[in-house]
Amino acid sequence: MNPLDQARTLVEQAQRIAVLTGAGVSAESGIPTFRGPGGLWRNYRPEELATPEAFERNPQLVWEWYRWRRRLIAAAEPNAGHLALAELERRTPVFTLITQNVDGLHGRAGSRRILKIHGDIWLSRCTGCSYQRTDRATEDEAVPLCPDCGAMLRPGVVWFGEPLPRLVWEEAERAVYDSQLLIVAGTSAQVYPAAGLIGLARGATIEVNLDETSFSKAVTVALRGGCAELLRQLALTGPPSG
Ligand code: BV8
Ligand code: ZN
Repeated sequence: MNPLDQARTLVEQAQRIAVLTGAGVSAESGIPTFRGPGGLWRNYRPEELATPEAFERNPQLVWEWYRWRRRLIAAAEPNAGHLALAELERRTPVFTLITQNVDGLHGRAGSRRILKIHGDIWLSRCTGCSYQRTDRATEDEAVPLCPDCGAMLRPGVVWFGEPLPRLVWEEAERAVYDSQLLIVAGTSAQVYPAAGLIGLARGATIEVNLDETSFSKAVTVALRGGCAELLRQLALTGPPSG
């Protein structure tokens, strides 16, 4: 049986599915990935900008990067991969989508049970108190200040060196641990602890990626190709093709 039919059989049989997505799922919506070509911005690497130290040193520059990304995301549409995952959720009794992406495209595609383990780019939250708001501002302007306490607002994402939101993380671990099938799509599996979720899976695992990753040899089925088409194929119902 070819890998795609093998993967589709695993999806058909699973009652409890967990999915882990990374930037590769949004690539076909025109959002640059972190480590692929085009992921750079003004010759900075994300690891240099997505840190508390960078924000401390130059909040204006960090905000310019996030507003540039917000503009890109606002102009982007969910792709067939996002839509396929929303469709699969509707058909699976127990389904959890765990995403490292902060772009919100899974929600716009209709996914419901989403664990945003690296936060949400559309959230702005205060560095001095618990104030936070959904912020549609995409134009470059001064660093936004908190209306309650006057401190600087920051993007509501998890930066390198920062802990992941505890409750969301614990739910993600449990969803993977309880799953019969884990689908890992569009992630280079280099960022921890997110990548550590893959090793928690006790059932079958399917990887969807253009390239090899360090987990490709360990998964049950490695599907090599674009997330949009492969996830669409995985979500199709009915007998395996051919
Ligand atoms: C933590 C939100 C501890 C922000 C992100 C040294 C110093 C400091 C920290 C560390 C260190 N060494 C290790 C660490 C830990 C660090 C880490 O793992 N670093 C890596 C780089 C080695 N992790 C952390 O810092 C985490 N926190 O450890 O805290 C702690 C604990 C308690 C108390 C205090 C502290 C926090 C990590 C979260 C960072 N935030 N994002 C923002 O978005 O601006 S991470 C960022 O990378 C994104 O979330 C992104 O999703 C994530 C992972 O990248 P990918 O999604 O995998 O994207 P990538 O480009 O890498 O890969 C794309 C893949 O898709 C590729 O495989 C490609 O082949 C494929 N692809 C592309 N196109 C397609 C495709 N596949 C299919 N179809 C396509 N069309
Ligand atoms: Zn405040």
